[in-house]
Amino acid sequence: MTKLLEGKTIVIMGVANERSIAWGVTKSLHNAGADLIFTNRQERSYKKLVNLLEKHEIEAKLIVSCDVASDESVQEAFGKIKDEVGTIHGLIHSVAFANREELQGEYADTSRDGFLLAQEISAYSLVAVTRAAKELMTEGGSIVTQTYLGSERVVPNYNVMGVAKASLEASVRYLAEDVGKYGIRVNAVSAGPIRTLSAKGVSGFNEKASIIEEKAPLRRSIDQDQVGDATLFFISDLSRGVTGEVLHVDSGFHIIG
Ligand code: NDP
Ligand code: KAL
Repeated sequence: MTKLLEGKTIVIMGVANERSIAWGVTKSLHNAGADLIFTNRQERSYKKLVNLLEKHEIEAKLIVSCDVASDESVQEAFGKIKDEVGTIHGLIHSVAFANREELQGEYADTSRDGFLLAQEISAYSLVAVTRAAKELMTEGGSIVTQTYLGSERVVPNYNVMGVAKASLEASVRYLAEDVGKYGIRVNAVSAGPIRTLSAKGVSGFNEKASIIEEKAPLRRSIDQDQVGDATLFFISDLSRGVTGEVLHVDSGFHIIG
C-alpha cells in the first residue's frame, strides 16, 4: 500500500531540538512517506536538526536558513527551495516569539515594541511564508500552523502571545480564503501545554500542564507525537474538505468551563 504522503514534499519551519513540536511533526510526516525540507533561524538549531536527522535516519531534501523577521530572508529561503527542489505540497509553520519580560505580570504593561515583535514573528510570519510558499504549490497544497488556547481565553502570563495567536488564527481564516482558489488549504492545530525550549523559563507552564491531567476529559498530558499526527491529518488528503479551521489537540481541555 502506498503511504499517505508518498511523493509529497513538505517544508518544516521551527525544529529547535528533539522536544520541538515541529520535530513531532517531522516524525509523523516522515513515517507517512513525505520528502522533507527544513528551515532554521539559529545555527544552534541547525546543528541540533542535523544530529537528529542522522540519529533517526531521515534524509532531508534541503535545509535552508530563514529568519521570519526579514522579508529578504524569507524570499531567499523560498527562492532557494524553488531553485533546488521546485514544487512543494505543504508547509509547517511552527514559529513564535515574544520577549520573556512581556510573558509575566499584566498584559496592560505590554510595550509597543514588545507587542509589535510578538505580532511580527508569531503572526505576520504566517502571512509572509504563505505568500512565498503559494508560488511553489503548483499542484495545490496544505499549510498548517501551531496555536494555543490563550488566543481565545485569558491565560495568566501568556499575555502578548495570546493576542498574537488571536491574530494568527484570524490570519488562518483570511489566508484560507485567499489561497483556496489555488487548491491550497490553511489550518491550525491548537495544542495543549508541551514542555519545549520555548516553554522553558516562562512562568505558569507547570500550572497549566498539571491542570490538563486533572481537568481535561482525557486526563492526560499532550505530547509532540499527538500534535504531529493531527498535523499529518491536515497535510494529507484525509482533510481535503477542511480549511480555515483550528483543531484543538489538548485532551479536550477547551470544552471544560
Ligand atoms: P520550540 O522552542 O521548540 O520552537 C520554537 C521555534 O521558533 C524555534 O525553532 C525557533 O527557531 C523558531 N523561531 C523563533 N523566532 C524565529 C524567527 N525570527 N525566524 C524563524 N524561526 C524562529 O517551541 P515549540 O515547539 O513549543 O513552539 C512551536 C510552536 O508551537 C509555536 O508557535 C508555539 O507558540 C506553539 N505552541 C506551543 C505549545 C507548547 O506548549 N509548547 C502549545 C501550543 C502552541 P530557532 O531555535 O532557530 O531560534
Ligand atoms: C501560559 C503558558 C505558560 C507560558 C507563557 C508564555 C509562553 C509563550 C511562548 C513563547 C513562544 C515563548 C518565547 O518566546 C520564549 C522566548 O522569550 C525565550 N526563549 C528563546 O529564545 C528560545 C531559546 C527559543 C528557541 O524560543 C523561541 N520561541 O524562539 C503557555 C503554555 C501553557 C503553552 C505554551 C508554551 C504555548 C506556546 O505558544 O509556546
